Amino acid sequence: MTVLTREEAFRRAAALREAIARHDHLYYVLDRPELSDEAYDALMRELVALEKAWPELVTVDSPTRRVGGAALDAFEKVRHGQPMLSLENAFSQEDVLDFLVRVERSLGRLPSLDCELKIDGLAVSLVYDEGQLVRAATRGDGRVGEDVTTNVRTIRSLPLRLARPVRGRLELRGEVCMKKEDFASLNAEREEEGLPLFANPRNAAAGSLRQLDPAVTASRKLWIYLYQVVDPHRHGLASQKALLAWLREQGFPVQPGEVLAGSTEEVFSYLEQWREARFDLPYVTDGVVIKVDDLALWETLGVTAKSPRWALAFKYPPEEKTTRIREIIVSVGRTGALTPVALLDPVHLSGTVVQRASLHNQDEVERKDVRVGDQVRVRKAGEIIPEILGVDLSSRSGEEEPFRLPSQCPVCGASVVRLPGEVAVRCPNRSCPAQLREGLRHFASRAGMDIRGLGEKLVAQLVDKGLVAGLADLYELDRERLLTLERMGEKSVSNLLEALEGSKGRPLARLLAALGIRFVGARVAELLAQAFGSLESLAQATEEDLAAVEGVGSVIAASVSAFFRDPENRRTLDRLAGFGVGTAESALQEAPSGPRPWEGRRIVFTGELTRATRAEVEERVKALGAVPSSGVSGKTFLVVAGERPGSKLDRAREAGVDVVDEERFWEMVDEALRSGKP
Ligand code: 1X8
Repeated sequence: MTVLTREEAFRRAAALREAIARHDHLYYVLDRPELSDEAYDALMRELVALEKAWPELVTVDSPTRRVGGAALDAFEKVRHGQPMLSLENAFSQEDVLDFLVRVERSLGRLPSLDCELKIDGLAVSLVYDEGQLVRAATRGDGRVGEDVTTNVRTIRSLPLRLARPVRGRLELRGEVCMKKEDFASLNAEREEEGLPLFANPRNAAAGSLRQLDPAVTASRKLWIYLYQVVDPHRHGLASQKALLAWLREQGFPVQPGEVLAGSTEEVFSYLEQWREARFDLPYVTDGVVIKVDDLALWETLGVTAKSPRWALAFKYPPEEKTTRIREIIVSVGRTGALTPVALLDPVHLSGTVVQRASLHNQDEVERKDVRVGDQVRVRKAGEIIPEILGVDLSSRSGEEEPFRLPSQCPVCGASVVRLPGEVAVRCPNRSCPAQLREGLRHFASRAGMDIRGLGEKLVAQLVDKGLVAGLADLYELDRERLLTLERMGEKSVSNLLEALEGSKGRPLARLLAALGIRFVGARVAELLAQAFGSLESLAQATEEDLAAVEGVGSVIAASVSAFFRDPENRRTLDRLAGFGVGTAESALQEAPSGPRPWEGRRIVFTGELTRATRAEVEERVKALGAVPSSGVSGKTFLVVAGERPGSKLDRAREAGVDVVDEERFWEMVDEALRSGKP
């Protein structure tokens, strides 16, 4: 290792900070990454190492300080310099027309109007001083909010420093939100862990921002979009349109899609244009904000006690439909929990066709008094998770059948148990094929061991045919046996064996997360890997050692300790180690980035994918250089249609864009990886 002088270290650290900020901007704001995850991690690790060797060169805006400092006891109160007003709401075209007529009357003409999508998140105020982020606060009651600076700093898309520093103080406003996919994964994880679910992404974002421990906030993947500059004249900004452009130049995330409307018709056409299309966006939008574009007119129009007279929030009606429950089935999850799932008459809802909704547990079935044959009201929580709101009792015929979870596991027949304090009923049989299947899928998932080709159908075959009865059996699969399976030709078998071989070198944190230890997700796995360094020292750690790790509480410590004390788990780990799994030198040896054969190509996904989550697929195509996009246009390279695709499919056909199914998509990914060419 070369030894740097202090001055060299200083210069190198500054260059690294700048490079990381640039790549954060490319990745999070422009959605156009230029580096592989591994190359990015290498930059970050080099900076961490330098700052460790020379603590005096740490700066407040260093990307290593995004999560810094200990948990708080409470949030400080912050008084806003200018009150954070709420907008007047409109629920119909008439309401919008009233607003436009009022503006026209006050000004003598209808001015240009800026139409932007309204994000369903929570408003925050950000203060930059001499170009550095110094304070972030929630709206609170509009006059006094809470200081959430340490938490807001963990939002990776938010620059900690302006691209072109502004002298003195700059106050900005925007909306913090959570993407629909991240909300769905968070709730799925919480359901597995028996924690209460968040009702929608807004609640999840608010709950995450109001965490006293910034490490928890950092694990939640929040996003922010800015839309307002306080005192815009000071920065030479004369219109909302110019203001948004300025924010973008300063490196801030600003939602795309704003349009200047010159007439009532153009405003209405914007509302229509987004009515359905908004469901294809990655975050929830509940309406459109209409603002007078000319900022000088804001002064003329003024504000009422509650809201400005120069803006209006149009809200789309909530999406709710009535449909019928055909059947209630029972699904068995990775932890053995039995979940009742309602199968519905298909119904179009928030952009897709819905035909199943989780009923979560027996208590929920009884609380809602849901019966087979019932007419029920459904919606999608956060535009993504179908949920049953309630039963239409007036349409009951008396033929409806009440539902009870079985007392035996529907998959393996074991008598189920309900642990004290838990709502979930569980199958206690750890060899239950359902648990095994889900455990294997979790193990092979992108966030886990990333074993390409080991999808749902193959896992089911391996378990059903008795070829795999535990995680370690995966590494004993041979060509001959794999060739006997359906849809497994020479090529797929070779690919799978190669992927299994490749997975042996995954870093410890990935292996830990993949094992499916209760309460050990990606974040806790990372903490444990850092603290213990190897599987052996982790296996030897006492519950006390574990609980001493910052961010690991007593519940997690007990769960991890129990996992490693269990003889069957130890056997599995020994066997895995025997195959060379999880024994790689360190977490630092991920493969270098490969060629990027899909550089700059736009790929759009629609419908449900079965072999990986949306986030995993997006990461995969980004690694090939492609840009996952939400809208279909002539520039789109490819549309991938999963199950029950949405309106994007029609638009792809109109635009003459190639459409492939999931199967073909993965073949293309493999071909691209192998040939280095599309
Ligand atoms: C609230 C919001 C605004 C915008 C988007 N989403 C919101 N939730 C926007 O202007 N694009 S403006 C706003 C407010 O002023 N209260």
